[in-house]
Amino acid sequence: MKRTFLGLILVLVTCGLWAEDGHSLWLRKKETGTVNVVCSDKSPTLAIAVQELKQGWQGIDGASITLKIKKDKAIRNDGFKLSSTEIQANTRIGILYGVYELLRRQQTEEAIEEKVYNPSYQIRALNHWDNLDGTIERGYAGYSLFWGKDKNLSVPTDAEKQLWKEYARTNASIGINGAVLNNVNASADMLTGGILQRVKAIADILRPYGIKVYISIKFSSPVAVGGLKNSDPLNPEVAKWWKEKVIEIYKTIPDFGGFLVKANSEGQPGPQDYGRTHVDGANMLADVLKPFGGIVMWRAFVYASNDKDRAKQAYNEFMPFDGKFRDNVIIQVKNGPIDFQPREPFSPLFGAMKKTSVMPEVQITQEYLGHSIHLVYLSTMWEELLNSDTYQQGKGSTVARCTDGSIYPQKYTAIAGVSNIGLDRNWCGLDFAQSNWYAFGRLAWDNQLTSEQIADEWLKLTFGNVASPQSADWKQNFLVPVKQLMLESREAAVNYMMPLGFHHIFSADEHYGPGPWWAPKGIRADWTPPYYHQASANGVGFDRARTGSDAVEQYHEPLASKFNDPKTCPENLLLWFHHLPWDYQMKSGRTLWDEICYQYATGLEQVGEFQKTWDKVEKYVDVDRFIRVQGKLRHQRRDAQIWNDACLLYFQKFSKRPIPYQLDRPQNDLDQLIENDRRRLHPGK
Ligand code: GCW
Repeated sequence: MKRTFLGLILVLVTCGLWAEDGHSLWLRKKETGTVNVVCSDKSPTLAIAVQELKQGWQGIDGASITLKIKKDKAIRNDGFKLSSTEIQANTRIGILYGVYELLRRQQTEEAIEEKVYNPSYQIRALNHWDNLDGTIERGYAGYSLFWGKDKNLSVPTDAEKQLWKEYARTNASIGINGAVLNNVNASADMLTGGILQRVKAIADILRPYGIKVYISIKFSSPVAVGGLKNSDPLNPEVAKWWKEKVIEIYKTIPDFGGFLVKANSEGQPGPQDYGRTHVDGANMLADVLKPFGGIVMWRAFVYASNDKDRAKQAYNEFMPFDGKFRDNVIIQVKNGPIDFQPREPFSPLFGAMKKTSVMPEVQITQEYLGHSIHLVYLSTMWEELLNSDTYQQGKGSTVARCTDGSIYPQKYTAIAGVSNIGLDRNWCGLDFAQSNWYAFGRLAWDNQLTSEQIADEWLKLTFGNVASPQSADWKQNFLVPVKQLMLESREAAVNYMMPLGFHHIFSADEHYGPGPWWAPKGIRADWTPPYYHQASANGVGFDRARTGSDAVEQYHEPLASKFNDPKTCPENLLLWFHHLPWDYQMKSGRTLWDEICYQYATGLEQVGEFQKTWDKVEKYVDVDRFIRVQGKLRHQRRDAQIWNDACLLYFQKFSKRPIPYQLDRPQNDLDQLIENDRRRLHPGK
């Protein structure tokens, strides 16, 4: 029976008729053999482990495998020891992770040698920017999995529960063990009865998969939903209110993870509203969570309107507090000093805060990288971050080592990724965006994995032939070129959007297309692109050198001096740190202006090549996914053209130089692009 059915699948696959809607992600159904699982533990987590083995087994037919919970000093936290006949772990969830690792190795045909696998970070969390009305801030894949305005929130439907289970399983398969269920721009209603009931319902489903739930809280909740006069963290009434709230939460959800807090940032309330500090706010919450083992993830994403250089602010505001936070507070720091731009240097807070737990926050959702339209594999960007050397404790003090406990003895280590998933059938809007969810989990588990390896795994699992092992033909003609495409894709996006250290020259609000011109009167300067590019007849770029804002000083030597000198500053960050004349000589021998033009042209050309690569692999991909990706690439190519034309024609007004004659001429008219953008921002006017 099974064979006949598989035969049919084979025919469909070969004819390209087999439709894949992307819902199964990297956990697609496969042909399996039988396996005998020896396991004495009857917990829900181990029941899942056994079931996963039985439904995903690709090893020797009829083989036997033992699942063993037994302490071993070499195994840390939820790590595990794997061999082809046994999985051993300290914890139940460790066993489940071992099962997923084994199945992945079987499917990707990687060796299974006896080896211990330990996670790099204890907490590996998704941050959902989901609002209670079901919308998602910076979400490009439909509405929220968790919330919605027309739902009876306290009584989830079976369909919702089923989806949460799939969500939990998917996350567990890549080691994610935390979910912050709502937007950091939080609603105070999160802490009210009906909503907490739903948090409980979600937690109950996520629990067997080893995932803890956390919530984002609004700092002014004591006033907003508690009826208190203020939310001053040093007011005993306020602390008491939080204490009672926390007791109520833990009665409902005994393994609740803790709070994520965005305070005094972009208009959110916080301790500074009462003349208090981040320490006062974070420690008050930490104290009430402490007896239950809960933590506070306190974000360092802060910037006031009055500073000369936004890039310096988080560091200036947080460094004086190093060593003052409780040990269950973790400062959550975005990868770069500004805001998830296509390329930023790492945030100088990494490694600099030596007596405080610090965790990186990366953005999986592509707010600044083409939403769910552009194919951009973000693993290379995160790898760049994790491997950046801070030099804080000598050479080799990478961001990874400064945050994962290798260098500083943090009580908790963690990493967060702003989720890119929603109710779209394929979860992420764009099929390739699934690779970013996957990559985040894999890097959170092992921050030394390479993007190449992760792409390799993901492609095999997601696009590999379900009915037969990966053939040599498939590897050579699908895997190799598509992997190459993925590995280049982030650099391509940097090239056609913001090469050479340009940043934040997006059109307002949506952060999708170009808008280097956008600067209406009366708006705060650091919300407008000209603040960041500083283009004038004299040159372009933000002067953060010692003669400028001196942001370079926030980096440890030798970086401070390296960034300070345009000759030693990496060219891909040149305009981040320097304001330079248009005729500045680049390493290529070109002038800065010509180099800018060439970089945009390169980006454009790369996307053109991606289209060709994709068309060439048509016969290896099911029709549905092939067409979807093809359509998105077409869109991306048009967008890259717009970026190229808008930026070159706009900056040309300052540089007053020709676009090098070897390059293709722009196809769009600048005035028209500006007008289109104006209409988008002010529809009907
Ligand atoms: O990147 C910016 C986004 C905001 C977001 C903010 C943050 C949740 O544009 O939408 O708000 O960062 O990280 O808090």
